Amino acid sequence: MTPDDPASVIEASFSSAGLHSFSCIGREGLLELAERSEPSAVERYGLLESSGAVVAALPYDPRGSSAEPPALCVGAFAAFNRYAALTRLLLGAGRSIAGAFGLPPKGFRAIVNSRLPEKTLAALAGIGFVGRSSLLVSYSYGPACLLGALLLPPGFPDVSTAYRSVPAIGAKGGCGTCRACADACPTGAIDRDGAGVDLERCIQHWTTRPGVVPEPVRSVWGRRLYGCDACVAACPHSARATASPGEVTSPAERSDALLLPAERRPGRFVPGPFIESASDEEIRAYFRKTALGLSWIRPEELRRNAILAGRL
Ligand code: B12
Ligand code: SF4
Ligand code: SF4
Repeated sequence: MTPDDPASVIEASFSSAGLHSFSCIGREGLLELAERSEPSAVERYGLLESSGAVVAALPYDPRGSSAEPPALCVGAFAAFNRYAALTRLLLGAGRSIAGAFGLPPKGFRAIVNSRLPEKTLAALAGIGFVGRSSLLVSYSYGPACLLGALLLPPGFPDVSTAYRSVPAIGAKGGCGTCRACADACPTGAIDRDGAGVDLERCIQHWTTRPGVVPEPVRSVWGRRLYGCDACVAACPHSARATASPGEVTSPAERSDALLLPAERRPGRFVPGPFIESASDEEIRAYFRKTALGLSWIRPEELRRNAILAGRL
């Protein structure tokens, strides 16, 4: 492995970080992404200066989303702080690549839950296709994965031809006649003919949106506090994240093993009565440094969700 062979360096660095599903995109691909992104986000992440990116998928197990009262359920993707973990793993891979090339590590930037359209980035990189659920159905784990990318610094060798072994499938093309996500969606938010997701009817959209939750969404709210796993869990391709043919553990289990103890909060279930009666500051403190601690997830809406679940 020498810096003359960037593909091997990237492969070794991502594999040793525990990221086994990744795909490279070159400068041309990033220019296409820039055209599909908000100009302020393009500038913020230095997209036009980057020489490429490595997109990675971090699998999780989307099953087991029902909670018994008085517990409330947190969506599988957010039960652990996988965003923080993925950022940490990407930056670790970046440090390793930087070391091999004698470059400063700060030139490698991680983008996870950023202001760039990450599903579009992942589709352009060829790691999967955008499915009927509007999620990125990765070839490795179906939609049961979070997405992130490591931006490569200016001057880094061209990676556009590396890891392009998976075929690029056009919009919706990969779903064929399957409608499982649309059938499983409790509110019918997913269009059966592939026209996308009606956000006004999406439960997850309403978990953070202020105001009165509309009746068609409210009536099927269940014990949810944040997150709705139904469309991810229903996708037949998600089974790849949880299957372990010939192996002791599944990809989702192995990816969970990469998480630090501090990243394993708040867990799938949280105490409903506490959230219902807690102050804003108490709710903020409870979810600090978790995937529910993001600035745009307000205590008001989490309390409203808990009260709504408690009344059903
Ligand atoms: C806002 C947001 C939401 C909103 C709106 C989602 C929506 N469907 O529009 C809400 C709150 C509803 C939501 C819900 C969920 N989200 Co969300 N969300 C985001 C966020 C922050 C931005 C997405 C966005 O609006 N982008 C702007 C629009 C314009 O772009 P877009 O959504 O990417 O859509 C474009 C592509 O689909 C593209 N496209 C379509 N077909 C094709 C084909 C090709 C070839 C190409 C190149 C492009 C392309 O065209 C669209 C328009 O430009 C992203 C993180 C990010 N920065 O991308 C996470 C993200 C999409 N969410 C994620 C997750 C996990 C979820 C949930 C599963 C969480 C849950 N369990 O409750 C649900 C799923 C609901 C659903 N069926 O979509 C993951 C999805 C991972 C994956 N495998 O796809 C992301 C990527 C976060 C991450 N870093 O992992 N989310
Ligand atoms: S997150 Fe839930 S409500 Fe939203 S589209 Fe998926 S299944 Fe439907
Ligand atoms: S459940 Fe079926 S239709 Fe929905 S994204 Fe997965 S493959 Fe496509």
